Amino acid sequence: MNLKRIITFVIVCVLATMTLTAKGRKSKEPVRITCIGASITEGATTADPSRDSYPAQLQRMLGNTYAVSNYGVSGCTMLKKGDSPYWNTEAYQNALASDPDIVFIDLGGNDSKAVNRVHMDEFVKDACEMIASFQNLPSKPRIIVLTPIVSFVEDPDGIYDAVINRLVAPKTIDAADRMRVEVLDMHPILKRHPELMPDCIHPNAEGSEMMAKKMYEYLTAWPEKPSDHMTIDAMANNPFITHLYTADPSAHVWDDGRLYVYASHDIFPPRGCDYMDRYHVFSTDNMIDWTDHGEILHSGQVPWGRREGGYMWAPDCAYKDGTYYFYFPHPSGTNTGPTWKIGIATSKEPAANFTVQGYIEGVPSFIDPCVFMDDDGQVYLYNGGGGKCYGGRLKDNMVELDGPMVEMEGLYDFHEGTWVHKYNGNYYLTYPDNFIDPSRGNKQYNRMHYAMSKSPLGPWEYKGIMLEETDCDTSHGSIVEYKGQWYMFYHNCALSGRGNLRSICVDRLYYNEDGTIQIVEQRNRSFLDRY
Ligand code: FUB
Repeated sequence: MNLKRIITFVIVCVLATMTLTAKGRKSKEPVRITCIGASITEGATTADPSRDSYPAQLQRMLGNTYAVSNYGVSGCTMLKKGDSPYWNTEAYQNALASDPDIVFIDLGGNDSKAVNRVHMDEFVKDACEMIASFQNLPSKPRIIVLTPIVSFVEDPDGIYDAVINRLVAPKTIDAADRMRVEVLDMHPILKRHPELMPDCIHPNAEGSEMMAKKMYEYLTAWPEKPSDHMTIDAMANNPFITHLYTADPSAHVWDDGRLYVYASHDIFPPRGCDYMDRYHVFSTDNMIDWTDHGEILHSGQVPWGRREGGYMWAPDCAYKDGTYYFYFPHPSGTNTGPTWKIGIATSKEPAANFTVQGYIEGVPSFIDPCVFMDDDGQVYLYNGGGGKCYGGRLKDNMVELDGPMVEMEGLYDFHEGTWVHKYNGNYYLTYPDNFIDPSRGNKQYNRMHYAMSKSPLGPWEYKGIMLEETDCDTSHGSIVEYKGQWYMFYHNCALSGRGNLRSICVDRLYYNEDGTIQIVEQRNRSFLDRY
């Protein structure tokens, strides 16, 4: 072998055995996760922190390709002027020296105490500095900031949840936003589990496991930072479409791997739902960056539609054998009540070039089509309004009913906006109610309810509310699984404060073990403060 060949051989062997990561770490070395925080991170009140703290449980969940280290110190604050700044601890120095690949920052609960909250104006600055101190390490770690979990303490001078909710959590998110790092919103996860927080502040082993599970699920769903933008649980902020007013989101994942949202459009300046016209489609592949594919249809393109136009209300879309079927409610007459039709437009593309084909004959004159395709390929159509919800089978051609639609049985206080999905062998029918809120001037603020069934056409067993009221009179939503996570799409009026200028939102949806749905935590409910 000549010298050149020997050198080449040695290089190949070295590369084969020592595949280096971008950061120069050997690929076989575990990913180093550094957890900084206070007593909850430390696992202070658990029976055995080395086993029960959330970092310890995260380590077990992730396995030996990760090395999770716990740098939690009881009582510490993010605030430099706090009564016990994390900045002054040896643990902080050790965390900086830990050569981390990923850093979880979990500080802020102690900052909510009366003695510390007087310095709250400095929280964002201090949090940004804390983030920067890790960002500037030679290992250039990925940084994920955690909002503090709920506190059930009743003493308003203590670790007080109203302060966490209204000040610490938003400021934590603000700091992460400025520093373009990720945020995991931990605040909601134990809200309904005071029994897992025996002293009202610290989770027990089971509560810590819930925290670790959320972190584990996030890391496995997003092994790399999903975007250069700041992310909250890897989702754009709510509302996620802000350049125009949108409502009635119908979400679907198509074969190209993207998630598409078909939405109706509230016109500006507002003239009411009667004048709604045109539909837009939005899509994403990471829940953060959304593409507006533009307008796909307006009432002028509906040959059988009412001559005055408008009334392009909540749509849905389905895909079969290379064709996208867009279903939209629209009246054919000036007198809308008896002339609502479920129109169909088709395209070979998910978000462009739709052509109106006609409408489905024999559908009761109601609004809000929902098209659900079961695992066996059978397709179902639903619509409703005026307290009645109907469902029936569609033929294979997707444009004709296969028998009459029948009224769905077992729903409570149905209003409109049907959505049907399937999870673990159960069928779910979700819908807005007719709620009038006595605490908000006896005005309409619809909430969303759900019912379950073993069959797509019921009978349904009513289960309860799964999306509380927003700041809108109407509500309307869809549920979809994307990349292993379940999401609830809905609309609110956060951008406008007006019921006829709505904006589409998305939040995580969680099931309980028995298949029931947990109430969706609405991010950005701060707008409700104005009431
Ligand atoms: O957007 C117009 C109508 O308002 C929808 O069809 C209903 O579901 C409600 O959201």
